Amino acid sequence: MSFIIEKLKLFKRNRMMCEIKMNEVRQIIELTQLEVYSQPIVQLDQQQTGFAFEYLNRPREGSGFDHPGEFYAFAANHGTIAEVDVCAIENILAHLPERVQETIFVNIHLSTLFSDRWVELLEHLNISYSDVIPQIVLEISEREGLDKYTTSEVGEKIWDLRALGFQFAIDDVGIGYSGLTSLTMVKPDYVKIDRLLVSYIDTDPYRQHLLKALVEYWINVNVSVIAEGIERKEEMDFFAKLGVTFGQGYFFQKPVKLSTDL
Ligand code: G
Ligand code: MN
Repeated sequence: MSFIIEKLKLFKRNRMMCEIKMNEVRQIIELTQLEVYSQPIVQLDQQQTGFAFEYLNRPREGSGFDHPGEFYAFAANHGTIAEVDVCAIENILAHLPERVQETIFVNIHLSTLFSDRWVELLEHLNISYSDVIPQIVLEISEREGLDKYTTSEVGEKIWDLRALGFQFAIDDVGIGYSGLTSLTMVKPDYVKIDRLLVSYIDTDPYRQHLLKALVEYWINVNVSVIAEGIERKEEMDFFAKLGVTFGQGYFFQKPVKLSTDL
C-alpha cells in the first residue's frame, strides 16, 4: 500500500514540476527571453570567415533550464516546439542588420515545418524578409526522428520551400536515429557532421575510413560538407585534407552573444 502512495506522490510531484517548466517555456516564448548567439562557418582552405553564420537561441540565464538542450528537449516533448522554433527565428530576424550579406543557418525541427505557426511565420517572411529567404539555410536535425513523415510528405514540403528560395542542411549527421534516410528524404544542400564524429578524428583510423567514404559520397552528389565542433588544429587539418569545404567550432570561434537591446 505504502508503495502505491509513494508512487502517487512521485507522480504528483513530477506533474507539478512539469507544469512549472511548461509555464517557464511559455514565459520564455511570450517575453522573448531568448538570447541570440552567432558562430561563424569557416572556409577550411583559407580559414576565411564572414560569409556564413549559424544563429542560435538560448534561454536567458536564470531561466530554470540548466542548458539550452534541456529547454529544446522539454519543448519538443511537450508539444510546444513549433512555437519555440518560430519564436527563435523571429528573434534572429529581429537581430539581423538591415542589409544582410551572409548566409544564415537556423535550426528548426521538421515537425515545425508542418505546423500552423510555420505558416504564420512564412506570411511574415514573405511580407518583410522576402529578399533574405534565399540566404536562409534551414538546419533540420537528425536528432528528431524523421520517420513520423513519409518520404513523399517530406519531399513535397521541402520542394515547396525550395521554390520560395530556402536552402536545407541536415544537422548532427552521424548521431541521428533515422540514419541515412534523412539524407535521401531531404536531399540537402549542406550536411553538418556531428562533433561526436569530429572529435579526435586524427587518432581514430576506424572513423577516418567511415568519414572518407561519406565525404566522397557527399562530394559526388554535390552536397556541401560542414564539419562541426572542430576544437583542435589536427581535426581541421584532417577534414581540409579530405576535401571538406567548411568547418565550425571553438577552434575558430565560440558562439558570440549578439546585443539584446533592440
Ligand atoms: O545541434 P547543433 O549542432 O545546432 O548545436 C550547436 C551547439 O554546439 C551550440 O550550443 C554550440 O555552442 C555548440 N558548439 C559549437 N561549436 C562547438 C565546439 O567546437 N565544441 C563543442 N563542444 N560545442 C560546440
Ligand atoms: Mn545546428
